[in-house]
Amino acid sequence: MEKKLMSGNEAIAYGAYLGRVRVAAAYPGTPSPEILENLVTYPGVYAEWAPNEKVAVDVAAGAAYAGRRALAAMKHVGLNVAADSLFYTSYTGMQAGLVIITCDDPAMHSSQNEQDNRHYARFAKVPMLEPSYSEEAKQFTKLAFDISEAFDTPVLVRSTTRISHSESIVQMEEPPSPTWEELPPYKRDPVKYVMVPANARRRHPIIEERLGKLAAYFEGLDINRIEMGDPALGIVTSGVSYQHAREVFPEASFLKLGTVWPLPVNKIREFASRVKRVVVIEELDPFLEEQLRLIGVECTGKKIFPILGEFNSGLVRDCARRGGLIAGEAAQEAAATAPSPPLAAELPPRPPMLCPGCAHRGMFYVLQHYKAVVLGDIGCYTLGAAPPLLALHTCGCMGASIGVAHGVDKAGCKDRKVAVIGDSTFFHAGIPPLIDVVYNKGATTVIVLDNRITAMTGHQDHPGSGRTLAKEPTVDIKIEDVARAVGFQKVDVVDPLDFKATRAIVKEHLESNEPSLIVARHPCVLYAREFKKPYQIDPEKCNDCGICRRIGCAPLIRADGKMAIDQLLCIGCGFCAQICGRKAITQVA
Ligand SMILES: Cc1ncc(C[n+]2csc(CCOP(=O)(O)OP(=O)(O)O)c2C)c(N)n1
Repeated sequence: MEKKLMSGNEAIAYGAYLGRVRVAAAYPGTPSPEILENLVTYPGVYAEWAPNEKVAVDVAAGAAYAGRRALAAMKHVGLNVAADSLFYTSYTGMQAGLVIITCDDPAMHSSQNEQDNRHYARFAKVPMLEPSYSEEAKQFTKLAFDISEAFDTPVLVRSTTRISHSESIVQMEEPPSPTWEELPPYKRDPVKYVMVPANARRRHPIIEERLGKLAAYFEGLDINRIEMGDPALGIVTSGVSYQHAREVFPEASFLKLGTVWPLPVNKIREFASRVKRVVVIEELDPFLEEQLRLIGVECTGKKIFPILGEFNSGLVRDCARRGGLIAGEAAQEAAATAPSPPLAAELPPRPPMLCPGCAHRGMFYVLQHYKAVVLGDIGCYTLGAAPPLLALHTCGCMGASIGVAHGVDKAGCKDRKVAVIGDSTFFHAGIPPLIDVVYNKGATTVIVLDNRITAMTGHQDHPGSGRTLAKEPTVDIKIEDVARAVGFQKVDVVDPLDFKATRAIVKEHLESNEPSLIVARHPCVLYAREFKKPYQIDPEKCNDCGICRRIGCAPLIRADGKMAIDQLLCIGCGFCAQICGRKAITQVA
């Protein structure tokens, strides 16, 4: 069979396919979306975007209860949303394999926090596998289904940004049959599946016993392997840290853990007894280090390697040198090969900004003019918080804007409260707080920035986009209909690139005292590829007032001491022309 270059996410999808997954559900979140985008292309696999991660795990759990192998995938914070479901599935177990992929994001390349989801495995008492490169991502995902069925447990597979997005070689295998096996009759077993206290109490000891059995099984599993080298230094590691550590310490002995929970305690002790000094190299929290200490293995870890951010081989080498792990000749050699300076030092800073022509900008420009408290949310539109727009005052996690606005309202703040939320975020977690506002007689104005797609994570469909993950047409749930259905009386739809109309509607809503909702609808320019002729500035008419600069659109530049429009960047949305009082901006003929 041939070999192929695959990213970790492609390999996870391929491994799930080889593992005969039948049903998969996910909510996109960097660095995870490509898993489902790939999985949906395989024959014999049903895959869907769920409105959020909890729903994704519930859908996968249902399929696994019914007897089909199932998978749910998400980014690290997605597991916070799905945690309730992770915990009940840990108790119930299932009929067919259930695998949950968590893609963590050390260094927060695209996340609101840095969180180490290995803790979830321990917390929810389920096993976790952690691949170090694409071939393992394939193998471990496939294996996870077998483990899930053998031990009646959901299995977590943890990736990180570097594993998910780097490509390495994967061995292709015989494809499984695309034909779905006949489903066994649905097993009605309330004592196992109805988690009322009496039944859950019976399940808890079974879960504790299961962990013991898993630990014993992991002792003999070859994905936890000892690679003996120089016994002077023994490195315990897993995931991407294994690759960095291998590069920096080619001679050392390694215990490479493929299962990070439960830990193969005997194997760890055996390894420790065969080396002089144990060092743990792991990104983020001292998860392995603390466990090693608990079982009485003396080791060093976070004293040398940072708890913050992402590792690379240069950083591991630097820390190792400072921590005295590279000594004598090796230190001189390492010193001679000075670490490459961090890339960031060589590049000019490029703060993220809204794309040229992004319709979100229109609403933020209008909002700037009001003394409202603007509670933000997560998506491309979070960039409205950046200068020069400076239009958002908070941003916590997906769906938080509306509830936070309602809290500010109930606290008695006199300013008008405005929650700004994206369309995908609205369907993800915006509906329950919307209900809270009307139910509890709040007076928040909710503005849904509806660009018809989940733009931030790479244009995934959602319940309001009219298409499924497989790109089939489906019901297009209208946000304004949802708002009216839950009791909002004042609901309007506006195109945020129509400056005058947007200004009028926002003014009207902010002056009212009732809960209200505006859908600011304009398709994402990058997705709709809505590129028109660019605009230009007439230097004779321009008086350099600077108003156009306040929208923070990249094509608006200064050239030869005057305002100008970069013709290559401008996509012709025309918003700047609408706000120019001197009519100095016109479209190129
Ligand atoms: C719990 C959780 N899941 C996923 C993400 C990743 N994520 C951040 S914003 C976002 C949705 C953005 O789409 P939308 O609300 O439509 O706004 P847009 O980017 O299109 O402006 C997603 C999926 C996250 N931050 N948190």
